[in-house]
Amino acid sequence: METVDVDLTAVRDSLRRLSPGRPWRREITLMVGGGVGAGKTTTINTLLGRRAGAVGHVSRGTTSVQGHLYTLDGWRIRLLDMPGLGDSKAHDHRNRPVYRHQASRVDGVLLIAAPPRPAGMPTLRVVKDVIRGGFAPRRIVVGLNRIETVNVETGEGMTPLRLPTRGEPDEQSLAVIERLRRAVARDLLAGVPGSGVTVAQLLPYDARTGWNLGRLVAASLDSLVTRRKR
Ligand SMILES: Nc1nc2c(ncn2[C@@H]2O[C@H](COP(=O)(O)OP(=O)(O)OP(=O)(O)O)[C@@H](O)[C@H]2O)c(=O)[nH]1
Ligand SMILES: [Mg+2]
Repeated sequence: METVDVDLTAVRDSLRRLSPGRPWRREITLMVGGGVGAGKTTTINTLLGRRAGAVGHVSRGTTSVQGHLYTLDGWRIRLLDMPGLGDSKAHDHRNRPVYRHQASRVDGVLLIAAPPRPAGMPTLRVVKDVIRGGFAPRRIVVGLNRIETVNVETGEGMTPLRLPTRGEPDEQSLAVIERLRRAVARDLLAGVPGSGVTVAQLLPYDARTGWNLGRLVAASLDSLVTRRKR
């Protein structure tokens, strides 16, 4: 697996905000959930810089909860790679209670969503189960992954959005990404009325190139501030 340099500046800033002195003694647990194939495992692998979990290219990748320990500056963050929802009734019947159970005990929830329907049924199910598990929906952080698969209408027809392999996308792409972000926020709120999900909870990123991945992890850590525990 190709390793990429993930910019960890924002992650370090968030960790310092959680505790300016020494790292927490206990592990921080983050659920990484979402629809099947959204890129949960790829996200974790890129962050860890190794193939920690099996990626599903044409079929299911993760079939049961896998915990992976991510360490940084003495901090220990347990990433729970969840099986994706939405590939079959039988699998969802088994996995939805797992989401509810994990939601009742994790520190943070990182929900990975991807086009063409980032706020489709699998994503909505995760939001609903996480709420049922007792996790406050306003604390969910949504990572919008695989945005390169979004088609952009240009004068010449439809072309997929291009992300550079390094650095920031150009202004035009950023404008498209921002529209996408707002549309997904609207759909999420409409799909789970009363959840209070806002656009500020959504962050576009790319699991393969690592673009914005540091900021996504940082946002997940910032969501913990409201319920500080050592
Ligand atoms: N282009 C692109 N492809 C991605 C990205 N993230 C994931 N993929 C691809 O999407 C497919 C599914 O990725 P996984 O990481 O297995 O997704 P998952 O959410 O863990 O899937 P399940 O465990 O089966 O629910 C793989 O073919 C990945 O290579 C991304 O950021 N960009
Ligand atoms: Mg997986």
